[in-house]
Amino acid sequence: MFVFNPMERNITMQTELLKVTGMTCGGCTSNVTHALKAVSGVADVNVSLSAGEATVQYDEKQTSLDQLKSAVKEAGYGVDATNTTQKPEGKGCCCG
Ligand SMILES: [Cu+2]
Repeated sequence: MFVFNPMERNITMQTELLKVTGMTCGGCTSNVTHALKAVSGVADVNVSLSAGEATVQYDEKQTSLDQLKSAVKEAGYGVDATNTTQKPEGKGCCCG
């Protein structure tokens, strides 16, 4: 018997909320946005300056949370996943 299940697909999109520290202006948010979008497998990025958060939608088959975090760090900002207990660290600003 054939059953069509629309939920059963090869899509493994994850949405992760990252705490980003060190952002102080719109240039910072676009730096972080571009850094995250440059990671292969990232489908969508939404960075909030006021909240200090980045919402990232990504394919967990192509990338990982660690890669997202290192992309933010390479851009010069501190990052922390909201589901870990690590302390956030600020590393300065694009306009410093
Ligand atoms: Cu800035």
